[in-house]
Amino acid sequence: MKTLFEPCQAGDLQLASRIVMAPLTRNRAPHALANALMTEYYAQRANPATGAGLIITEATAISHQGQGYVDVPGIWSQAQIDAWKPVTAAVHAQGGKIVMQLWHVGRVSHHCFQPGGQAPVAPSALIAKTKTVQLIDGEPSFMATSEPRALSIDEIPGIVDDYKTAARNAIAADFDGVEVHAANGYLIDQFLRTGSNLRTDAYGGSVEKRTRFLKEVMHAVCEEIGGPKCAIRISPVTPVNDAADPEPQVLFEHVAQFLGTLNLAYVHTIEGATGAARDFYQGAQAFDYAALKAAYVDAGGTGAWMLNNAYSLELANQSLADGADLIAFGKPFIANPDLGLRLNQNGPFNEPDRSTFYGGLEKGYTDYPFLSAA
Ligand code: 8OZ
Repeated sequence: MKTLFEPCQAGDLQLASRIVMAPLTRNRAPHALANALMTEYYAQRANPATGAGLIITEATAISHQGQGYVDVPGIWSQAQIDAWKPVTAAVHAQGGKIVMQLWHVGRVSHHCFQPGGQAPVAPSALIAKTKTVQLIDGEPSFMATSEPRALSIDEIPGIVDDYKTAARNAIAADFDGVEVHAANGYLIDQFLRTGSNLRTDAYGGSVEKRTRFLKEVMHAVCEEIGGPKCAIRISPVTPVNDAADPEPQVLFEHVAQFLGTLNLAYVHTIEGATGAARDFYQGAQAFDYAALKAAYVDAGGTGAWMLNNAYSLELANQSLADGADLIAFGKPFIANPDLGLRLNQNGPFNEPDRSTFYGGLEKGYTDYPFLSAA
């Protein structure tokens, strides 16, 4: 029987456990640069004996245009590469592994975060009914997104190229790989779903066409750094950030079939509504996650199968028994730097403080107690 506390090979990633720290936006990277406080936070969670077998970074912008929130990090400049190096060095010094999550927010942005204060870009000029985070008088505050402009077809290759450069930069900063963020209603997900993609060109309409952008991005990053160092995160039914599609099963089985051809390290799926109900679904019937995995495996996919959303130890064991390889924990890792140890002995667990999730300094970030000191 599989357990969380045993090694797992995911492409080129040799992981000491099946426990993964999910990507978590924390808004503590002023000027889009990683820093010493972030280094301490990741290092606290990096030892696989007590923390995570794999850390996925907070979502990291591939370009200035890909930014939508205050104080989130980037990976498009040499200064950003250099700023991430102490983070990867600290994680590796603990014997841990870390991949970078590559992010373009698309329409989930405000013009104040965009180059020249311009409109955010999207597949179509449709406002996302969602909020972004800005600092107002130094305090994090939720703010409506701006009306986006539709990307012209000849701008798309440049964005694909930004993903490719970002993947190369992540490897230059000593990351063990990258996870492309195709979930939660951001740019790639906006192309996938009919609720945000009304295009009539090669990037909109049929499932084949709506998945074209995702395919181009994945081909580009795999070509740049090798499939076994690449991964992807998807959220087939999540409604977050106004993501909507009436036929997610057909859409995401097509995506999974494509991913099965890439020789990826892993595929990371958020079940249900991100950060909320696991049994939430869009479309006519409950989403069939087993069919999603079967589509991937039948297409030749051999990468690890990672699942996420509101996992307890019991649920994780159940999913491993049902065929999952890796389980990603989000909020539990915010409050428990030694979550691996705590899972291993079935608690106790610190509770996360929501008021410190987005923005701030040490409080609610690096000051959660370890078990030995609890
Ligand atoms: C919470 C706040 C801001 C961004 C995601 C990157 O949902 C995020 C995010 C989450 O994937």
